[in-house]
Amino acid sequence: MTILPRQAGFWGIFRGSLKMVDAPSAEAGSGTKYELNSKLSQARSIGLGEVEGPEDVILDRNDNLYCGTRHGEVVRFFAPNYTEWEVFAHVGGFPLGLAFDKDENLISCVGAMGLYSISPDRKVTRLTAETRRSLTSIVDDAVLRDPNDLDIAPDGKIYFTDSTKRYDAHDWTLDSIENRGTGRLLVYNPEDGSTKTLLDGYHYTNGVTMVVSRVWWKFEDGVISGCIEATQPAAGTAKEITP
Ligand SMILES: [Ca+2]
Repeated sequence: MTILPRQAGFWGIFRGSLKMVDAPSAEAGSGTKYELNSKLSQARSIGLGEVEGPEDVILDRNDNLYCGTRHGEVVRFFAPNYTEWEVFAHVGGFPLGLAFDKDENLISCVGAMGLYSISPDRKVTRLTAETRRSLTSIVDDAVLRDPNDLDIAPDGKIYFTDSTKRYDAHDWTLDSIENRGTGRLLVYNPEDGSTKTLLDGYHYTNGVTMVVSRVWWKFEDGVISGCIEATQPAAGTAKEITP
């Protein structure tokens, strides 16, 4: 029996019925995209030992580099050397995914808090912290517990993931152990301030990226890795494209 990633729960794993694909070779010269090479041997670390827990990074138009920290800050490293840095804004929570909108506001998924915007003059604004509660839920599934990553569509709508409906961001490992699949993909519309759930029931939804030319979306099923191609996300349709 083949268990799709979205369906594979604890029992599926322990019964040994989860069908795993063969791992691609990492041997040098194997020709796979995972083959061993030394391209990163010359890479230089930025902020190593200085900032804790950077999850996402992004460059502004002046090539300055931004990241979040476990202490609730968004930090800016200055181009071109990235050795000097400052706290750009103190948000709280745990800023994770980052993206600039067309007005150069820095939008961030903040773990345990919601979706936030930081203006160029550093004003922090909460965009949303909840979506509509589903009719059949016993627990309150409206609150955003673990907003994780985002991308912004050309029309300004912000698509983002909320990794779990059951645990707060700092307890994300419990969600991984429980593995019930309560992650979702949501969209925030800045025109009317609404937040809607588009796709639901995935395992620890993590990264999300917009493929601009095709207006399709992909995001990870983070625990049992895979990718979802969310075609026509407004209609709530998706298909699994990798096991
Ligand atoms: Ca993430």
